[in-house]
Amino acid sequence: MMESGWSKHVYTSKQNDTLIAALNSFQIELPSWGFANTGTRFGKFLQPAAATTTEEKFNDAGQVHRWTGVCPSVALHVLWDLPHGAGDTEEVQALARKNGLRAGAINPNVFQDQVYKYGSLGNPDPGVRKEALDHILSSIEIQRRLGSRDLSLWFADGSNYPGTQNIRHRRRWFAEGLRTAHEHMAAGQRMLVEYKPFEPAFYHTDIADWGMALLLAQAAGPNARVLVDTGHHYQAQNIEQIVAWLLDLDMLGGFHFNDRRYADDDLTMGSIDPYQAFRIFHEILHFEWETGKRADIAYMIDQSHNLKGKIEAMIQTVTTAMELYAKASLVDHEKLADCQTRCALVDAESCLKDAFSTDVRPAIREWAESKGLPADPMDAFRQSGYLERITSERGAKNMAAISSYA
Ligand code: RM4
Ligand code: MN
Ligand code: MN
Repeated sequence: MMESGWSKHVYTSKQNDTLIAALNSFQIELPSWGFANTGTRFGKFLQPAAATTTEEKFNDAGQVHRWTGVCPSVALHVLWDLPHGAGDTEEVQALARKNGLRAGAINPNVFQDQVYKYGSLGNPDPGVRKEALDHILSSIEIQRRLGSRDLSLWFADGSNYPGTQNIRHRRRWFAEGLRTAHEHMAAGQRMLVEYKPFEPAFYHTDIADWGMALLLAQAAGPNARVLVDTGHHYQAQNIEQIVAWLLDLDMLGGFHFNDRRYADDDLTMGSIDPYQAFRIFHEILHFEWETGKRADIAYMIDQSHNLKGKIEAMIQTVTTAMELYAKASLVDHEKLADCQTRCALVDAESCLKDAFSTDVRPAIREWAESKGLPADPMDAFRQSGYLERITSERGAKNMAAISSYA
């Protein structure tokens, strides 16, 4: 038998305050597409409870927010969630409100239509470049009507074989297109430029890394920032160094969190390498401690739950994100700064390791209860009967329908 109290975690009062402050300040945005049936290029396994309409996506996101309390906004993909463009904004606004949510980042889609076979803003055909720009401009109008702050731009543009495209011209077309889009943005709106090294293009991608995204964001205008999708790096890349540089340059706009084992796998955040996400949060929180100001960053999830139940996968992700953020908040910054200055390597590294090893789950449970939230969001969701209800309501329709990307 264990001694009673053996498993009880005891925090110092400073740790307690730090954890509460961190949890009070943490929010993470849900992607509408994370509730839909998605798959790989080899096919999709359909789930009876998946969301196929914008309304269902909002209802499901509302569940995640209801039980976790930290996900008040939903990122939207224009073609998938607002098929009639700006004409859908009133309905979207109402769906968000009904679920206690708001519209988050607006994601234009200039990669899916046939016309984009050879690219969008980087297409050698000026007519296609204009079509892509027009879609982005109408997305900016959607963003304005929904009162959403961020326009989140990811481009599939690139080429598959050496010599087949003029890389320099495409770079210039991108700079021009983004600058024009930026001119149309209202005050207070931001443009986030996402990068990705490969896929779907397998020879060159026009915005392949953070340096390219940074230069294009700087060329676009003062309200453009870089978006870091954690899955969009080569295997050995030091992501937290990129984060630190972008913070120092005031050019870090947001994250798409997910985890990966091989490439852009879109696995659950923290499922493969939780220390990676911890190190990212640590760089941010250390920056905030040092500068005394809050980093203005949008934390978003960008995952594809091909096999896991979608709402459960999302609750699991949010719980993991909170844990890793809370752990990172426990780093003793004064001590770390001193160790860094003295080059006390072992002690400096231990500042991170000690924080990472701390079990913050009891503190999170207590925090949740103090907010009137369930101590165990997954259990609360399972007890609610919501999943059984949507499974029977949506089942038949869903097994016949396919939505979103492959
Ligand atoms: C891309 C990228 C974008 C996301 C699409 C669906 O790989 O991560 O952010 O919108 O996938
Ligand atoms: Mn992404
Ligand atoms: Mn991706």
